Amino acid sequence: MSKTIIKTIISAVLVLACTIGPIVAALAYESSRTRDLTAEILARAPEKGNYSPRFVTVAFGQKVKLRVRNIDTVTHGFAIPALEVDAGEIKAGQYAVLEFTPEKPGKYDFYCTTWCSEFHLQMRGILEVTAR
Ligand SMILES: [Cu+2]
Repeated sequence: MSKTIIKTIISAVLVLACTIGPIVAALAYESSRTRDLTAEILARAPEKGNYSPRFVTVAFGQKVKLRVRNIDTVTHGFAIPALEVDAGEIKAGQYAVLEFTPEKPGKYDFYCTTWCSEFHLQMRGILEVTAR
């Protein structure tokens, strides 16, 4: 093989490593961060999509680990008062991780605790803890 071909192959391998490598690394990092999550809830003002999902089911007797990710341009909150869970303020682009173990089955309201839009009061959902 000529030196030119070898240099071309090495260049191509380096270009691939530099472009695909970071993407693979980012995906691997993201999957390692979400592996033990029970659910991720995206937060947007109601007129932009509301919480998503708005209905989350978890099994009674198991630890719950929720990540609430604010993908909006304004601050939101997240609380499940009946379970004494409150993330406080979650600023735009930030997320909160909440860990708790519900002590009895039932349906628990969660809602935004920060005034975020004129439809703020509609920013809510339900966490259902199912009996085994
Ligand atoms: Cu909100």
